[in-house]
Amino acid sequence: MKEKLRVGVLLSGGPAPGGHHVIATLFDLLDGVGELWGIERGAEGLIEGACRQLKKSEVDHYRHLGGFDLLKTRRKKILPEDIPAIKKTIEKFHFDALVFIGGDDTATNAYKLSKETSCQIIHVPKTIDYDLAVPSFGFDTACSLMSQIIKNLKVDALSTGKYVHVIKMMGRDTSHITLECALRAEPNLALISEEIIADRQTLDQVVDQILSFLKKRDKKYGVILIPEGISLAIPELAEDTELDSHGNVDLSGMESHVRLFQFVQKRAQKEGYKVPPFRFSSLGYESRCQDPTPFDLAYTKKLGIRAFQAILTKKSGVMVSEEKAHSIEEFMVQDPKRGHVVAKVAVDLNGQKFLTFKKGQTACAYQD
Ligand code: FBP
Repeated sequence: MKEKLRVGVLLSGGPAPGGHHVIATLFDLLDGVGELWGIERGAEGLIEGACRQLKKSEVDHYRHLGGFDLLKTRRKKILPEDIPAIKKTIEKFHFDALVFIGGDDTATNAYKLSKETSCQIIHVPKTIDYDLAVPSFGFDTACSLMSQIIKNLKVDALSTGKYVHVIKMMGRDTSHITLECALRAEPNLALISEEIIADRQTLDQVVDQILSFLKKRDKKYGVILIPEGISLAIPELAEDTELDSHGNVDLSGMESHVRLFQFVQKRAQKEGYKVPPFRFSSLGYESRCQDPTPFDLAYTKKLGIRAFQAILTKKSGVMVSEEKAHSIEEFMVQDPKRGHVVAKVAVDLNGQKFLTFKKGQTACAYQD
């Protein structure tokens, strides 16, 4: 082994609270035994060789802050033609290990690169979506802020008595965020895309469900959560958007919640029922850059320590959890559209969380 380790770190995908704290933890642990280099703009910087040795002053400034602005982040799939440039960067900067902080697409990048280089490739699970097999950091903070905003909107609705707030919730294909916020903030209604898919519900059936809820609730105000993944469950709600380099649909750019309620309104009109005025909003971007909660600070410290241990024990192609380093190989699946990728984990409809949510649903729907 060289006298001093040289580790590169990058942030990738959407920001998640605690990313800076993973970097600060690695920086602290490497003090005296190595150097930490920041790679700018995720895989883009790795390809371009945009790397700088991190200074204590900047790390200290950012360590407890949300956002990914210390290094910036991008969504970039590593293609076979990018490998020579990445190898050049690894050689030029003499990296012994690279730490990829990101979600499922970043883990796929990390896995593929680990097959091409002897430089150790370690992945730290990040995403507010919470859709990895290993718990990701950032979810707790994002859900705390979103739940607070939902609670505020409930109070707004109750105070003024004139709007039903319809909120589209981030989370991509999965509804973990919607479910968690439904448990924490108790909106009057929350849809879960996984349930819609499992029950093979059609647009008409979902419209029926919402309309019956509004009629039975019989109030001009309330709060409803719609997961952004609903447009994957109900194709009529989707819009044509560009795919990102990993093949992801731009669910956050779609007004699926607005479209859904246009259908509700139309049906109500046909039935001669007057729906309450709706107010539409979305939650996600503001929450994924919130300063981390104590939970996420503690968790990112543990993940940083695990990443450091993985480097010392010469692991590569691994995703760290609180307990250990897992081979990314065990999470790889063949996706019909996106190829050989790290699997996304959906809400478990037989799990305790979902069952608790279902039990409490009626009480939340009709009481304030
Ligand atoms: P990651 O999977 O990269 O963590 O992204 C999370 C997320 O916030 C999703 O919930 C959302 O659909 C997406 O990013 C929006 O990303 P963009 O920044 O490309 O609009």
